Amino acid sequence: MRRTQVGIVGGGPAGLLLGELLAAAGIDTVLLEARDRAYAEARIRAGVLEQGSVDLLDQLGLAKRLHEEGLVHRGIYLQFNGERHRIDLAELTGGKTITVYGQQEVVRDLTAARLAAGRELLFDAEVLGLQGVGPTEPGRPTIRFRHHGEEELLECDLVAGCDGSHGRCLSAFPTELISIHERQYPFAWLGALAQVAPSSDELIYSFHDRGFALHSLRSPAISRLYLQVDPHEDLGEWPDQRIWDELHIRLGAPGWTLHEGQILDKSITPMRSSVAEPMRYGKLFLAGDAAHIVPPTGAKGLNLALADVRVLAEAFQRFLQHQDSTGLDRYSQRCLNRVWKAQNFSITMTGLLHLNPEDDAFGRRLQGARQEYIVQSLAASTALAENYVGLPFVDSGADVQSAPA
Ligand code: RFL
Ligand code: PHB
Repeated sequence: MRRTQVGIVGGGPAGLLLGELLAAAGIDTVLLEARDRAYAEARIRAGVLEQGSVDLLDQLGLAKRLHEEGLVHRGIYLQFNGERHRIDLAELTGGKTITVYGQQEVVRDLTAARLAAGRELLFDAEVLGLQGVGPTEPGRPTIRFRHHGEEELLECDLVAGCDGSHGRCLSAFPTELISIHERQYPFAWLGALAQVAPSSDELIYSFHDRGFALHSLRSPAISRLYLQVDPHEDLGEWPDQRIWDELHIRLGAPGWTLHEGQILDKSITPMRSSVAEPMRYGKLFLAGDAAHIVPPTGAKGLNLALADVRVLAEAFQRFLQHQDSTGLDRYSQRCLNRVWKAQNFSITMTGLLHLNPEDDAFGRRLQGARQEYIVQSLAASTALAENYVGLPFVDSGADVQSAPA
């Protein structure tokens, strides 16, 4: 039987960052990741980091490559039927920016830091179940996992469920003690990664009457592109040239050219919202996608995952080093305050920019009015900018403080 202070389930951004935050506080962790390292580091997901996420990685000394290779953006474009408007994020938020840096790069940096420091990170370690996490269960919880085909046990004081939207930890909650709030959307995103220099200096979020499109990027040589498609769409119906043709139509604007290149990867992701409340059951704490999913239009999922573990690391430290359980007791509510605001922003952005096949003419006119208002009103564009760069870490008027020394 292995033993540690905190058992971390899942080696995505949430689990890896939690491990680094706890290590900085002198707390021992074992991280269990179901997939192999190559797979975990190659998954193409998010691309936009809020200022607060960058600052957090900076504080840990983990942002060296991010600063060398990440692209700092001071604005984004919103486009409505061919008319492009710039939202000056920095000007509207007192100088805040976003950084474009692929999630897989964050995962690579955090994985490398953990392994270099000799902290335990087991790949091919799929968690099968949790025992003894309930609030009235005596003793220390154990995590049962399969490592390279052999079943093993990990005993710990606390468990962090950072195992994403298809993880096991959520199922350890008794169903009567958890509420899952969910929304489905009548569309999905087809994402394409292309070997071509970005055609725009900043992200373009475009509404078109054929559907939404997004021009994003990963590096000076790689573009990341998305198209709204039907949730039941077959990727086989989307040969590369069809993707480019549709992007030309939906992103097209006077005097602007979209450059084509080789498509390196393409996939379709259905869009949904989900929030699990509360995020704690006894000694088990959910973080990131394991607890909540937001539609990707607001670029919030990765940032929320990092924000959760910031709060969780502080709570764990107070408990393990100062026998103070107030942080554990407040964890769920503190995170959910932020989660629901991010959910609201992501849903607002999704509604603003997608063609809703279920909308009637009335709904479509309202959407047009919202689109006009957002670029005409300083108050509306400021609200968008403030949410996009990331809300400050505030709850009940108090900033998250570090645990007492
Ligand atoms: P992850 O990244 O899913 O990591 C969970 C890890 O847990 C492992 N796992 C297990 N390990 C052990 N035992 C088990 N039983 C396990 N079950 C699962 C998995 O293998 C995995 O390694 O969750 P985490 O850490 O919470 O991170 C969340 C983010 O990945 C997610 O929110 C973002 O990718 C969402 N997202 C975006 N977020 C942003 O902030 N900005 C963006 O620009 C952005 N764009 C996106 C996105 C997500 C997208 N997709 C594919 C859903 C764009 C897209 C298209
Ligand atoms: C991305 O670059 O993958 C990306 C950017 C902005 C979003 C979603 C995804 O809103």
